[in-house]
Amino acid sequence: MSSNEVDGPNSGYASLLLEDYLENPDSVPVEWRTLFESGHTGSVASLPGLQRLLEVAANWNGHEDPPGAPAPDPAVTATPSDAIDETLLGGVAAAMALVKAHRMHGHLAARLDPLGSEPMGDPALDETMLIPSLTPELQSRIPSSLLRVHVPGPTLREALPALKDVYCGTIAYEIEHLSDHAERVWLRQAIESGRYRQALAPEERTKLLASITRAEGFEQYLRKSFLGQKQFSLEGLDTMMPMLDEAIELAASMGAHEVVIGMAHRGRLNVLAHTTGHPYGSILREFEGERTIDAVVMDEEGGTGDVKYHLPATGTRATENGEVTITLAPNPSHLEAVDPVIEGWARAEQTDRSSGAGIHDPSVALPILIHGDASFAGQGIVAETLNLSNLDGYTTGGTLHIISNNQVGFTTDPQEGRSTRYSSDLAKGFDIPIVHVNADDPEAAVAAVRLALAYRQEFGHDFVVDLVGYRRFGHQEQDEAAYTQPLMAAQVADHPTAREQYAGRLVAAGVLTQAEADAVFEQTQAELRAAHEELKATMARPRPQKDGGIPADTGEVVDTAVNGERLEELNVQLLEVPKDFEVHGKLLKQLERRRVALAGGGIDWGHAEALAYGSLLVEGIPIRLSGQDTERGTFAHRHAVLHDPRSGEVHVPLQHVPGATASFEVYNSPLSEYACLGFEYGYS
Ligand SMILES: Cc1ncc(C[n+]2csc(CCOP(=O)(O)OP(=O)(O)O)c2C)c(N)n1
Repeated sequence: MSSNEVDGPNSGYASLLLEDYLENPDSVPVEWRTLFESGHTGSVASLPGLQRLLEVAANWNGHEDPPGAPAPDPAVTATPSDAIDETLLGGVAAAMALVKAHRMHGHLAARLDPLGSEPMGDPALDETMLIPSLTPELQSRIPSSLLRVHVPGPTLREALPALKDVYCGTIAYEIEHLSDHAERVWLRQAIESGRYRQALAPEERTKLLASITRAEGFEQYLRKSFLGQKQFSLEGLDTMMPMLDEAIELAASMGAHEVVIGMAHRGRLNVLAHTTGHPYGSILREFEGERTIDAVVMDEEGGTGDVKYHLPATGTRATENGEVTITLAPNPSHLEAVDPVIEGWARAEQTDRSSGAGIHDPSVALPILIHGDASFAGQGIVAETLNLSNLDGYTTGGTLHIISNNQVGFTTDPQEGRSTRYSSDLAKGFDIPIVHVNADDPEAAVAAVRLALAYRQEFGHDFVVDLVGYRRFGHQEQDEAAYTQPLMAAQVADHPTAREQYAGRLVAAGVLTQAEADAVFEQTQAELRAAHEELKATMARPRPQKDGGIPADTGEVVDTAVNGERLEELNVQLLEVPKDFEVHGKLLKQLERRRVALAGGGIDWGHAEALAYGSLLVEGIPIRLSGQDTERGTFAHRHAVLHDPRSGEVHVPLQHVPGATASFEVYNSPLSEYACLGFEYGYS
């Protein structure tokens, strides 16, 4: 193989091979490898930055220190030479491949499973497998600045452990699939610099411990007090609670006054109690209700008829940046059906509907969706909902998705439940960054949320945190996990809880004493006991029964008539277009007929609809139309959005009705029924 064969007509093919070589030197034939390591061809030199590498490598061989480099170690520094150092050049290429491999495949070696299963790893992550092998000596000669890494360390030798720590620890990243270069660069910088993973202050650590302690204490109390009653406990994923705390706090700091949460059964009672602030007494009443029918009859709040792990709640939380309203939407049994509802709900919170097309400000409300690992991979509505995320009419400026991944779906193992490696893999197709985190490392989980919210603020897109934990008990409290997952159940039985582990770490670090850690647990038990006693005392007292249920309607008669003059006026207004706007010739004829139809008769459906909408807008009633081909109308009757045939510009007459005090939103939806219906239900 000569350089002549590479330069000239074959250069495109050679460049592709060179890319492969940088990824994995073993993946190209040996003659090409030899050639690349020689560094003599135009192709090698034309690779971005490689020419510069040659120069810097040559200079650094004794002539020039890289920025921030320590004094050279005589044992490992190369002898000065003006010739190209081929070993060094090959080493730099291998180092680049190594960095790329960590960014792309580091997650395969990350320690994500609290139960300690061995990560599969990847040979591309092994510095000794590269050619040339990246020995410590060679690593010491490769300046980190050439590799464009953001971890500390002047040379690869110091940077590599930090890189492994970042990409293969208890948190792992999948960001290289993003198609936006700016996002990838931002994320790499944020991740490798540790900007969102700074060590927590002692008081933050104590707060974090308190949050997982309350989560565990609450569920233990319920289990002991109501043996065998279903609660769909969170245990094994307790870290989700401080993640939600952090998300709410950060959302508030970024201008949100609403956080809207959608989730299924798993850990829902904990979220009700500790995230929305639903009183313990109220939740305990639901449990007592299951024990005694009297409690239901006596229920001051009236029964919803639904099970307790589907109940909604709204609460407020004081944050450092003001009060935030937190809503946990009611949930049907049908898994993930709530996803688009939350998106619509959040979008409504984010929209000012006082005029024109409405003004959308995503910073004011944060949607959070908590998914089960089996459901995220299995339910089609998840894909439909993700497909809404970047559409003009449906975006919410980024949803925080948390997969509460207990590594089992009811009794189905992941390898039976999905064809992908991760539960989260669907999100890759939507250009969504994914962070996997070991649920036994609460600080890493909080860091994942910090990154997620910073990314949302920067780019306005969704973010997935796959929280990898386990299920301490069966699917619910009447189940026996050992029937179907016997090995896992045995492992879990011996596994200390996240609280026990984290308390141990904080005690060892001198942040607090074991007695102080235990006291937080005791305090939760005492609060629950007190709430329970109080409830029992009120339940013993007879209370007057409430009469009636929810009325079927208000009984009000709504006057929908609009006077003739108003309609004449609207009719003219709706046919107005801006001065330089041209309406398609054929359509113009149809619309012009509307000018005379009011007086002469022959009002068609689309005409009547436009007048009705216009009259509502001046009465201050906002309108949102969405669905497949809604703008034109599937049967070409509506034409709510006009397109200028010369420029393609659009004009929506209903957004320009003089005197209107409400917005008119109109959007073509994707070809989805389920998600779009859910979205509009949530919006309304
Ligand atoms: C659409 C739908 N299919 C099936 C069920 C029955 N079901 C309830 S929970 C569950 C397992 C869910 O597993 P996962 O999503 O991993 O959540 P986990 O319970 O493990 O937290 C199933 C199959 C349901 N409620 N909804």
